[in-house]
Amino acid sequence: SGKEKWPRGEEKVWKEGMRDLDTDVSSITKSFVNHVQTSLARQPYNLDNLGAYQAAALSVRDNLLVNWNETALQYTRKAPKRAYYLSLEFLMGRTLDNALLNLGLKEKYAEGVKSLGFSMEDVLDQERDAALGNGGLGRLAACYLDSSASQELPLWGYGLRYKYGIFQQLISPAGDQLEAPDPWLDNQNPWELPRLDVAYEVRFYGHADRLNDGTPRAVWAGGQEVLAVAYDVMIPGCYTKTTNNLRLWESKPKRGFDLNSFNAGNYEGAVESSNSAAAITSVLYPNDHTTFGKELRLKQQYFWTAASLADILRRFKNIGKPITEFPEYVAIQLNDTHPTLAIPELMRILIDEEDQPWETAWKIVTNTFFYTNHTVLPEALEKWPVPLLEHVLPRHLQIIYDINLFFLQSVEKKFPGDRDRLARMSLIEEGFPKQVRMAFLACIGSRKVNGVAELHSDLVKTTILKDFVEFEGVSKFGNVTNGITPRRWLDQCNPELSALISRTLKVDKSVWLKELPRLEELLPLTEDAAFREEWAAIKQRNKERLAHHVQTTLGLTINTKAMFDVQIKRLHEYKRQTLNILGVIHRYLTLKNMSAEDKKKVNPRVVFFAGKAAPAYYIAKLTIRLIVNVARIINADPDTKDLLSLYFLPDYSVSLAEVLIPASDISQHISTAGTEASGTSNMKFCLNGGLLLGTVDGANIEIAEEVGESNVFFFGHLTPAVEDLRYQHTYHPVPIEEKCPALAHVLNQVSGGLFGDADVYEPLLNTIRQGDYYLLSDDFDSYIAALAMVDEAYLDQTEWVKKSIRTTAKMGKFSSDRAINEYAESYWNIEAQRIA
Ligand code: F58
Repeated sequence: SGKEKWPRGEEKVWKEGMRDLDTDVSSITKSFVNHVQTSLARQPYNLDNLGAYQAAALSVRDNLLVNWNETALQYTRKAPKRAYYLSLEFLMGRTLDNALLNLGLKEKYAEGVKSLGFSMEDVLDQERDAALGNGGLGRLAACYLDSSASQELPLWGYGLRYKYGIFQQLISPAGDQLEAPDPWLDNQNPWELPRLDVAYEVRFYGHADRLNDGTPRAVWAGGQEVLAVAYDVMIPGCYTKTTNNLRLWESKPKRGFDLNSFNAGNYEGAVESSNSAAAITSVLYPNDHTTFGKELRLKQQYFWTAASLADILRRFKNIGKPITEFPEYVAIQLNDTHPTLAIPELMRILIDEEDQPWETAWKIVTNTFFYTNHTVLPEALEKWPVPLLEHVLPRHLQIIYDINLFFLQSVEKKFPGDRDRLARMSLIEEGFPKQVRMAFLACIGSRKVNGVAELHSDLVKTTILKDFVEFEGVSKFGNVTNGITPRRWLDQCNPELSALISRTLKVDKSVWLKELPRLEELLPLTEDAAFREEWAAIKQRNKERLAHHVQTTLGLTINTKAMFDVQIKRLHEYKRQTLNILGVIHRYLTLKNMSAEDKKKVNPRVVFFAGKAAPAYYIAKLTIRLIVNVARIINADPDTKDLLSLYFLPDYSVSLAEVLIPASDISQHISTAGTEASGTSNMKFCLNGGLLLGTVDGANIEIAEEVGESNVFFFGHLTPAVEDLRYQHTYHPVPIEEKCPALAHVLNQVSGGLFGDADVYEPLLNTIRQGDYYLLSDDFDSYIAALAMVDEAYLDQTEWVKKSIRTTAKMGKFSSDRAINEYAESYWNIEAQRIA
């Protein structure tokens, strides 16, 4: 009768056959050699580093699988409430090193691999990054997976298995960004388990006909059906058996190809539908903070939410509870508005397939979903054209219209006759075409809404969702300040610092890495000269490690005696890399005019940039070009090159960040106030003892609250001033020459061709001369003053190192463990499960 006994046959025989965890070097080498021989079908004598990486990965994977199976089994048996993190992006980076550290097996594997003739470092270096994300939002999702497993929380991620991740960035000799595809799966991916048995059909197009039988039901039929196939990625917790799952969907044609066309000799036609099915998960959209409006993007979003919901629902049904109890077993987190179609999709399932009344369905939905907003930039708020939705998802559009109707009726009841309010709050924005406002849909369809840092969460409540706060009450709107995992962003990327901390605290890292506020115990050591020396020596070796990396990959020699000043993030006008490069030019011009005597007092500085620009973002690409060409000139200028040099490191990635971050003395987080929702790299730098130069924005504010304002370098106008300043720019513009002569001088040098291409940069410079939406001319003078304060502070190395230690010591709050526990307790209501 369907249900079979487990295990089949004799339990004893099964148990004897089960693989144990590797705990000693000899079982590790044995499993490594076995994989070389069988899984890889290779001979020991010609095994290269890539083969060694693959064998090591397969062997580690076996260990993860033991824990992963046990975790899944216990979740199934105990049926606790589970949380699901729906994110279109998971920026995982490399896995092997992280898995070894979380398992506590790194030393033993290193020893085993060495005895077989390989170096662990070379082996680790073979792995390609899993780069299924653009930036902060995708990396946050990866940190949250690490933390949920480490905190033993029953959480799964759901995303898409893009065949191509974020593009590879090449920089032409002229300084132009070129994009190349990222075929990250070409060498096989040992970290994924194809689950060809876990597959769902997903429909697009067709027609939706209401039954009009007194129920809200409709039938959606016709159109195209594609298959979603699951690939599972194991997510090991740190020093725990808990190993969670990230399920990524791949699209496939429902049938291989169309036999009728094939038989009629129409071979292209025969594979057309199979190509269009495969296209859905072929590539990650590389845009950042702009909307797409593209049919394929909409299909990605629906394909992923439909498959994920079907999977979640099937798992819930196995528990055997009535559907009305769904929210007691399931919490679904919407990472930004990208998965918002899950709201009408769950309504569709409950109404059309489960035959639930509208009110019951809506109650289930609004108790299941939670929505995190990651930006208040207007151009980044998702809207889908009504005609496109009607074409691709006709039933969902009907449901959205119904949700809107009931919603506006309740608004009208609370604010009778307030027509402006109804227009402002409608899910449908009037216009040609009409558009569905996804943030509003996510908001009203969710139990709670949150921003990602205090300032940002306040801005969400007072700007984009103000009307909704007035209508639904403020308690629905909260804040969860972002966090980062200290496993990857300290233990893995900065092993020497991690070891120093363990030695000093006299606590094993398995403890403090999961109780990060314990770093505070470092504070008294600021007064210990020997400790400071060790601290500084580690920073110095990390700088040399970075210099070595740049030497071997780019052939450039870097002055490791200089201060390392780093800005690494997506290129965007609001993040103001332009302010930084104009500041560099200002410094260069100042140095050029200095006497030899004065130059002796100047501390040398090396400025690093890295980051990708969206392929169609012209101004961001021009900024890269300017940086590269300024570097070309100043790095070759004998007058100044010992005191100032500049590098744009191509193809920024998680792995490159792991080398750059521990090497930084100062990092820049200089967005226009109120524009950067949180930022997370700011936390990573500070955790590694780098000081912060930034604006009063996002999580910079909370970092300063923790480490103390005297340990950060703040500058620039505050958020409340921004609106007024923009108004001034528009209605009472003052020429830059008058307002900020220092900036005008720098702009004129660029226009004058000091860095070549006199005309090329005009469109970029004009964004500042005209309108200056991101307020560079308002903040330039205070920025230059802040840079001078950094110089000044760096001269007193003792005090600088104290600031560095204090900074690390006070970063406990920014562990993603703290953040994930806030979600678990105050949002999802899920509990830790000990896996025995
Ligand atoms: C980022 N958003 C925020 N979006 O900009 C950053 O301040 C914050 O720290 C981070 O989220 C985590 O909360 C972000 O990275 C994207 O990359 C989207 C990708 C898809 C299209 C829209 C932007």
